[in-house]
Amino acid sequence: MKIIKDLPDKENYYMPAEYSPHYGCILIWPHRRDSWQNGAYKARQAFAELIKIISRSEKVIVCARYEDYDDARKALPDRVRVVEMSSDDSWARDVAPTFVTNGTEIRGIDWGFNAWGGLHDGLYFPWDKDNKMARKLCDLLDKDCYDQRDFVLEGGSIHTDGEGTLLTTEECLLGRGRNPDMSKQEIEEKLCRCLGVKKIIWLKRGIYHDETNGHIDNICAFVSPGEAVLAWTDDKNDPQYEISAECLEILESAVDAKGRRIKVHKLPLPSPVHITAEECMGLDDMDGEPTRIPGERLAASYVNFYISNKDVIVPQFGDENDKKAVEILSRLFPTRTVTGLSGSRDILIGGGNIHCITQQIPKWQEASV
Ligand code: KQY
Repeated sequence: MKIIKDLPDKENYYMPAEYSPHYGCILIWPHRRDSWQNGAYKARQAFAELIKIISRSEKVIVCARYEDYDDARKALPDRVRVVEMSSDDSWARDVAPTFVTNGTEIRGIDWGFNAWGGLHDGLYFPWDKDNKMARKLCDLLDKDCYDQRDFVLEGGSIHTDGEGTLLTTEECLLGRGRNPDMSKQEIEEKLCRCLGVKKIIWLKRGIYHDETNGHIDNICAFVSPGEAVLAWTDDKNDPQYEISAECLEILESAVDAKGRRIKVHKLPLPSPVHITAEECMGLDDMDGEPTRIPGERLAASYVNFYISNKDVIVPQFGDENDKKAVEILSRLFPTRTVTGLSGSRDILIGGGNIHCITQQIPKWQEASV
């Protein structure tokens, strides 16, 4: 594996859309006792439920710590590859490489990772094991790796259409916890050069009370070039209403890199989801502080889905909009099977959802899937 100091655009590498063909998907077996209830017992069931679906149509690599290897191996089908790797938590979207392609080969980008805000407002300390995972995964896959550790970015804060347009939020990328010394223009240039995009659509804020500082992948996602879904509520008393309405206005007045207007599909949100006292009891305090308090609103959204080669797997919250979300996405992904994941609440308690725990590996020319 080569570590590359140049930027990906130098050799025409770009980030393909998630709905392009995949070689596979990376996940990390959950273990952190302050993120996942009861020693991650239920989260592991949810991860396994998800992995079984994804592995129907693409390779799945699961990273497990030394002490969790046997448990992961036992819980997962033989077709899933389990590899030992240390980690601080289990958010592959944010700590695995962002892969770029030149059409025949793929390479990984190793961004800096500081647990969503570092010492400013990060979610845990230390995060050094997570910060090393992208490079290790490039090594494992025998793919060259762009060294971008000086620039802090998580995969959950970007979505691309694969045709030159990137979606992100100001709340996350311009916040003080990531790259406080860079201007918006410098960040734009970095994203354009690293991801091979020409146009960035900046939404202002992400989902209300999202602890990632408003990751795009919880509020808005491309479903095809020129078309996106947006998390939506009609409840004007919900603080989310104003946020989603602002996003809609920006999206509807934007054009993408190809000059197209974006067609926006509203994806209804579930009614606000709050953590219960019993669920909080299952979370251990790791640094003397409770991670969550009973009644706290969780950042539940159906936009946090994963698109595999043959399926779209979407969170479910036991809400009347669960079915509606599956129906809408089924219309938008007519060649894939859209399935609701029953264990999503157990992932949500950790602070994210299906998209946040997965990272796709695009297909390269010689890959056999
Ligand atoms: O949503 C994500 N991409 C990560 C959430 C991290 C939460 C840590 N408790």
